[in-house]
Amino acid sequence: MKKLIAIVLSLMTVFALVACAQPAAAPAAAAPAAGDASQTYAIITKSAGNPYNEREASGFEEAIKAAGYTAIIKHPAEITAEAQITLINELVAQGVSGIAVAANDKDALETALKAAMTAGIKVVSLDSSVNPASRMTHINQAGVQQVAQALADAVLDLTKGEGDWAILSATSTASNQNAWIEAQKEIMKGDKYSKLNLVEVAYGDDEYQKSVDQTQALLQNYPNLKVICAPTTVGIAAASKVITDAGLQGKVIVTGLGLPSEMAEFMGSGDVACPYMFLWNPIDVGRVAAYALVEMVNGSLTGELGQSFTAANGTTYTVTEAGDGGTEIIIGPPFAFTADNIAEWKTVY
Ligand code: RAM
Repeated sequence: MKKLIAIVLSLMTVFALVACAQPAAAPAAAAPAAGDASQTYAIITKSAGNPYNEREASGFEEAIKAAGYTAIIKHPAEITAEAQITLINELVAQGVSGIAVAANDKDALETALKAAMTAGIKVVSLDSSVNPASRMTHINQAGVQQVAQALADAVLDLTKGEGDWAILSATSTASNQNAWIEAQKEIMKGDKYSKLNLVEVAYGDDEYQKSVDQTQALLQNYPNLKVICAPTTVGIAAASKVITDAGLQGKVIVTGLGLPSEMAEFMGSGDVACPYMFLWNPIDVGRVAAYALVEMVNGSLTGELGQSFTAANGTTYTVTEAGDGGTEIIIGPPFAFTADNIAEWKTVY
């Protein structure tokens, strides 16, 4: 018995010594073997309390976990660049392997993200891009031109070709909304849109109540308003609620980019607040960001133009040229949700 206890004790000592010999944390630049749980990948969304951002983060987390790694999800309390910089600095100090960020400002994250890349951390933006110097590539849900064209044609159709319309956006510094709005304005310089009058671009900051207030102000200030186009899931839901509560369905029409689960109650046949709108799968946006970061850490992806890789879902993604001079990976075209398919999609995302 004594002998057995002695053996057990000496084995415990050996295990303890081996455990102590392990480094406390792997250096950030090191690339451990695939499936090594010490690889940690973080996603920073635009802000807390937005179901779109939660879907995006859930796709990221799912793909990172499926690959055997650790996922960190950060939803900043405020929809600001400052809140995101604090989180980036913390993640750099922690020595994570990769960071995906949906930017609240194109340029303001540059110093923090450059410091991350210098420390060997792989960096991509998703959903809302940072400038090319601040990222290795951008994961774009859909082509900017495609989104802008869909929105321009929806405004043309829903106004029946003439009259006042307004945009209800997210924050004034959001690079995704700003890119869509700029491209939409450019498209709408064309002849067929010449009888349309954009009265205002309002900003609800992706906050529900502020978006409600902004919608009410638009209704008050522009009595002939025909269409509100909201390229934000928070804005389109808030505007649709205001129109429905005011009984203005069929008189002021809402369209834009919406989450089916939030918009189903405002869609359908007859006079509804929103006859149709567009989006993509936000869960996929998070997944593809995760795939790209994992490939950057463990494979040869650097985000350079022309590269491609096949992800764990079997899809091959290609790095293409982005409109801002950097590169991006485009996931697919925007999808239209109508009275005919909204019931089918409202439970998906
Ligand atoms: C909001 C966010 C997000 C955008 C969608 C369409 O949830 O602003 O960045 O992609 O709308």
